[in-house]
Amino acid sequence: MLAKRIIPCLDVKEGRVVKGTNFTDLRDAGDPVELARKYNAQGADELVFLDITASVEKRGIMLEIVRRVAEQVFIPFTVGGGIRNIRDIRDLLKAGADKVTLNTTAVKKPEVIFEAAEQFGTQCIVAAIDAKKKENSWEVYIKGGREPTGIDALEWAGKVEKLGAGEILITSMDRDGTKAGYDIELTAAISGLVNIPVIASGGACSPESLARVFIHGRADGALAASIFHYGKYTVEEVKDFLLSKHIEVRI
Ligand code: 0VR
Repeated sequence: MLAKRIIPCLDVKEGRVVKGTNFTDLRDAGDPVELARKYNAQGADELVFLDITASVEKRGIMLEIVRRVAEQVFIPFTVGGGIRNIRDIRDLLKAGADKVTLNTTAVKKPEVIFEAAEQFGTQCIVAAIDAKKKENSWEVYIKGGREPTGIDALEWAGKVEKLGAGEILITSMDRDGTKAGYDIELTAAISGLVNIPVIASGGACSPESLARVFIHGRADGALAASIFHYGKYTVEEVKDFLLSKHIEVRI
């Protein structure tokens, strides 16, 4: 089994890291460059940077901050939020991102995933899916959780894999920032369906919650924001716990 990845996430708005609940009620959580440096030093496996309002504000990602964060991190660095086309992807990769993640554009113009995978390689194209429970299924949302699409999350996961995404970042909007634990059912359903790595996101509350999403949700990586930003746990503490449960992680 490949080592499970622990991935702190920087949700950035107007140059600051913010954190909310269910994609709203955003609170300040610090400076992106400082936090990136901290998580790099703590032994995070990767880092995700999301410009969470770029899509709604119809503007490109703040390349300058991406550049400054990339200078501080020596682990794979994924950037997303507001990517509109191949040129945006090229600019981000040039600014120091190792991978890019797309949600709104993937839904509106799926051919961008296909073309980007052809041009830059599947390994750097991450399909982000923001999903919200709807009776017995999950619906895909775009534009930072503002717009429902009527698309079924499981169906969409299969489709992005076929288009050439190298990885899926699945965020449970119901769990985001709630510290109620990951949506195991959603993660397990997606992991069981696709053959590419699945990163679970939304709801991390404790090292146990990460263990659960790895074991029962069959996630390859776990993304977490609140528990790390506000100092509840360090990446090392989480990894020590996982090792004690015989879950393989890189130290
Ligand atoms: P925790 O539940 O605190 O670990 O948060 C994990 C994850 O859900 C968030 O860091 C984040 O990626 C949620 N994303 C977005 C957003 C939050 C607010 C507004 C927009 C977005 O577009 O992804």
